[in-house]
Amino acid sequence: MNPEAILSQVYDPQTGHLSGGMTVRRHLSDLRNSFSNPAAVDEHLKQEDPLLYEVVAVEPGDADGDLHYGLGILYPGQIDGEYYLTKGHYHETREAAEVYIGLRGEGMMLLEDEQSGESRLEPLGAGKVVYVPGHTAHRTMNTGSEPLTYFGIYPADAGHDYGALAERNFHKVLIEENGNPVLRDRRIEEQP
Ligand code: S6P
Ligand code: ZN
Repeated sequence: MNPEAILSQVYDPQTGHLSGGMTVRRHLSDLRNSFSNPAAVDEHLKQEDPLLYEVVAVEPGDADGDLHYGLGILYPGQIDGEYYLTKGHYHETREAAEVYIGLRGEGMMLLEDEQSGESRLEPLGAGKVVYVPGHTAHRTMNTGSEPLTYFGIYPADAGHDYGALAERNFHKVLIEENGNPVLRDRRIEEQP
């Protein structure tokens, strides 16, 4: 544990503001290949490049046994019926698990087991907590009309591996059909 570490922070579940920490912001242009319809993303980008989510990460130490945590704010919206989403990742240390605690809004987590490839959808929002086991890719989607804010708490040595999913993406896609979220198989479009 870093002796300089600030052990107590202030957060606001409504705005997703967290004092201290490092902020990462992802815009639509950063998520182009995360959506199932990149052409629809390109069309949207002609008008604007909205902020999709922000994460403030607090890393008090990097020793064995230390924890890191982050407060995420995922804004509401859709691209061609697909809800705004995070990139999603495995942990570099594959066995590292994570706990997500929903603070505000309505959303879902898509979990994908690395070995079996099986998908699970778990609600995440105010009053919901989701345990993400190790060896599991995880992505968050905002299915509501207000910002989705949540804490993620994970081992300090977890790390983030975006590479595998950047190449093949998740097997499933969460889209809105008749006002409801529906999980569908991803259609692999043939490249011209
Ligand atoms: C970190 C944790 C979250 C995500 C956040 C953004 O282990 O799972 O704080 O970083 O939800 O997602 P992503 O996939 O862009 O890191
Ligand atoms: Zn994670």
